[in-house]
Amino acid sequence: MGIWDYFAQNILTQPAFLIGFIVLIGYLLLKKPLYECISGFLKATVGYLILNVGSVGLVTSFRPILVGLKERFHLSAMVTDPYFGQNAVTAGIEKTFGRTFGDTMLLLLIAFIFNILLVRFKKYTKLRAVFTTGNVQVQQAATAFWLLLFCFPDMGRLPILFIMGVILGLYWAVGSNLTVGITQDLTEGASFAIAHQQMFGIYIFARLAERFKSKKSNKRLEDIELPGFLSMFNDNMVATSILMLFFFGIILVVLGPDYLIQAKFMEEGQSFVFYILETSLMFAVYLAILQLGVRTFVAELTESFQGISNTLLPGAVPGIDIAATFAFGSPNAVTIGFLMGSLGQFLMIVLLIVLKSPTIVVAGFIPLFFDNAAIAVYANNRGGIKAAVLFPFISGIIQVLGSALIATWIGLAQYGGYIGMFDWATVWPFFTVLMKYAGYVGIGLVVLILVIIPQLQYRADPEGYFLKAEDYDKWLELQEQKAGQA
Ligand code: ASC
Repeated sequence: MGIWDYFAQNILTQPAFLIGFIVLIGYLLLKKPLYECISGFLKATVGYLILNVGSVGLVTSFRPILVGLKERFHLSAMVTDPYFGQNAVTAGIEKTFGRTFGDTMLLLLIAFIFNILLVRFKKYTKLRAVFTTGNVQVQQAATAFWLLLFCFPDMGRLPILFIMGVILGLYWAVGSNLTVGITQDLTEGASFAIAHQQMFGIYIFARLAERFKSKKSNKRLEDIELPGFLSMFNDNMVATSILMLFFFGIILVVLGPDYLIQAKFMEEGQSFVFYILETSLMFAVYLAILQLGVRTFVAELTESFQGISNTLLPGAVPGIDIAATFAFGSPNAVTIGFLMGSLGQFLMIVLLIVLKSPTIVVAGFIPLFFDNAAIAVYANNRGGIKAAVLFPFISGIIQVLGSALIATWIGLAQYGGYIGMFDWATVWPFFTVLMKYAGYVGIGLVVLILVIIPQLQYRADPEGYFLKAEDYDKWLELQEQKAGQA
């Protein structure tokens, strides 16, 4: 257990090092010279750490601004944010269920090994992806623990651990596997999948987006060239800066300089105009850093993982952070997804207030940005602009409505936070209903649903299913052959 704890704390829950070691092992298995293995390890780890700088920078700069709305207007509201959600679980679990959750690392061990086994036996399970994003696994484990206790308050420690290990391990493997095909298309064969909190969401919206594809008028974002002064929006950095200046400009003006000084965002005597300008432009800065990080590690990961997928885990791909997709497709999709998601969320929040909902939501930055930007990236890639505009907006509405409903029902709202990410506002509430009302049969149903999903995916395309993950170029050839025959 000591060795495991050390591994879990320093590597498994630290994706930068986990990805680094995966690259190292991959290159060793490919029998590369040692110096190349070490270079690969360093580049992958540094790349991932750069991505972290971008992603943490975005979160720490913009989360307080949104949460500020709650303080400024003295709202008693729940913040939808994975870290707030985790804190709420910690704060409430003892009072609500008389338990504490010290088994997180053990749970991660069970679920991680289970995920690997599911992929090792892919011949039967049809699962192709291993979840490597440990930081979000911890948040999900905490939320799932609450959900399970809510359905089975008397369940003992070991059964809970076992059932969560199975359900979470399956959710990670099945969700990540869902994203393999659409991510291969997006990245043109970079051979990774998504391991995050909206895997079902991006899959569903990506598939829905395909319905927009045939329309000629509906180009992808990267295909339009705006004329005249609008051409400044063709440059992603300029477009992001201008749009964020409007978005955060409005929020900062609403918060007002007095509040910003009192809450220590701004210094006494600082120019409000330049404060707004700098804050908003930092969005473009962190986005650029994030994309640099992705570009630094993805090539290493793609090449080295062949070592693992040729030997230890045949045909597998690694599931990685959703932010990795922001360096692919159209960069403007990221910005549009964020803005349209915000519009949907704010609209739904106003509705909650008007309808006197017992739970009012304050939009957290992480679900707002990472979920909806990704949904737009995939929707744009598969369906073009209209899909990229519409789906994040719908997602924003669903995120707030689903989170408010589930967090009120299970009693987590009163502790101030809920994870709020797309799958946790949709798929998990559905699982919770099944387990609450059907008891152990419900657990069986959840497992059954998860097990069947990859089988259906496989059935839809038995020839191309594994090939698409293993060799994207060959898969493309196969598609061309098929099209030729047709
Ligand atoms: C999350 C979470 C984060 C971010 C990060 C995005 O859900 O907990 O820290 O998204 O993984 O890059």
